[in-house]
Amino acid sequence: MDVSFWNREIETADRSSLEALQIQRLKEVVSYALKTSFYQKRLSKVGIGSPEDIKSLNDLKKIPFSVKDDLRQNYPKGMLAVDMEKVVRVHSSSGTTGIPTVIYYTREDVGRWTDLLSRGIIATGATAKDIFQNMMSYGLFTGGLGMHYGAERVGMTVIPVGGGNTQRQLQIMRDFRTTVLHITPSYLLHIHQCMPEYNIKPRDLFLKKAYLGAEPYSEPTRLKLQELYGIDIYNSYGLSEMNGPGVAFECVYKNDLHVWEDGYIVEIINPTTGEILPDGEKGEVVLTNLIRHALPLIRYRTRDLAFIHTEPCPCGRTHRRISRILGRTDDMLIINGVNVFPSQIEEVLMSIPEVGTNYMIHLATREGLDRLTVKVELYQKLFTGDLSQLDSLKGRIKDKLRASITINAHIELHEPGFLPAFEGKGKRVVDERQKL
Ligand code: DLL
Repeated sequence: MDVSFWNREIETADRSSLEALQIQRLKEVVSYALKTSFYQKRLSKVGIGSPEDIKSLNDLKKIPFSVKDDLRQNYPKGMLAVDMEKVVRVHSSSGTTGIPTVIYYTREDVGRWTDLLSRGIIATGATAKDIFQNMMSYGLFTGGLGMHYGAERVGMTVIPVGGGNTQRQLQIMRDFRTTVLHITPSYLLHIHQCMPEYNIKPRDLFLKKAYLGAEPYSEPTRLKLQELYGIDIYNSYGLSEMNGPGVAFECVYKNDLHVWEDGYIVEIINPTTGEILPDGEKGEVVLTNLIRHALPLIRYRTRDLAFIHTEPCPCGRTHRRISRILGRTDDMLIINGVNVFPSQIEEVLMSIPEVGTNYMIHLATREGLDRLTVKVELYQKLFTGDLSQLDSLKGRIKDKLRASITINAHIELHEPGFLPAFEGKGKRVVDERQKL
């Protein structure tokens, strides 16, 4: 396998050099954090009044976790650590509470972030010769602009089309001979379904790779998309609080994601007790941003669930890998007392060949009990009028789901195009249960 590096020295650095760099950068971040009253209070409580109080990485463990609510409560500028004059970029994400979280970047912050994105791109084997179609939305969302800068720095030809308008997307892919896509899994699934309408087939295109992220997806979804399009798909993870995409990226081996550890310190904790878990154990991902000074964020609880791999990667990078995101602490559904992650349902569905590219999970209350309905679109060719075939497929989906989540789901089979389509992050769970 051909392995290329953006910055070989850092990407293959031994643990002690990597940790030395982490400590140096952590001190820098702490010096900026201490400029905010939020962190002054928080750090002084644990005896950190100056960056020199950080002697080793163990000192990080003294610092309490931060959460999304800290950002909201300090909206809009309470956690800003530099003069507004120094800020060159603002991103923001809206949440269910209505108060957005705002992230600020200095010019140097954007530069360091961009570098990690370029690193991820090169790790997948892409080069300056590639034509990069950026189908993540531009604007306050970090997916568009963030990756745009990384791809430009690599020297790729960047087409900044953003999300939506499938016909135009396909036309651009064909006419500009796009080779690399940046897109959400939901949108890539949807586009395949639209191709017959525009009379375009994957083999009419020149695609080689796609970077998929911004929402969870399972390995069967990756395999399905790789087969449908005949391309290699790489997982890309990030969140706006940690700059955006570029926290972790898959390399050519596609065996989970290298966290760029000179940019982020990763810990996995038990989400209930806060205890730090050893490598290999699944828990909540906690990240410390080592490269952003405008808005320092130390030990941020992401709510994403994953584990750290213990085996080194054959690519030679020393930066540890995390598993794909296995769920979120806040997306777990409790269905008649059983804990279910939407990702478990997705994994089952996408491993059944007849299941098409779209599905929805619906919850309702019936006679005091939770009722789970899984709505699934099939490929058009299956609607040939043979009802017994559809009935047996329904039974097979039901059985496989029961084996995985121990719940009897109602299965609805639909023709392609019946369910809502997603051009960005998908919203596949509709919970209409009566609250007690
Ligand atoms: O989604 C940043 C991003 C853009 C990442 C483009 C990758 C590609 P937010 O809108 O703040 O930022 O959402 C962050 O999305 O905490 C995860 O729950 C989820 N997420 C992001 N990437 C992945 C992934 C961007 N590869 C939240 N797999 C995160 C699973 C992901 N979930």
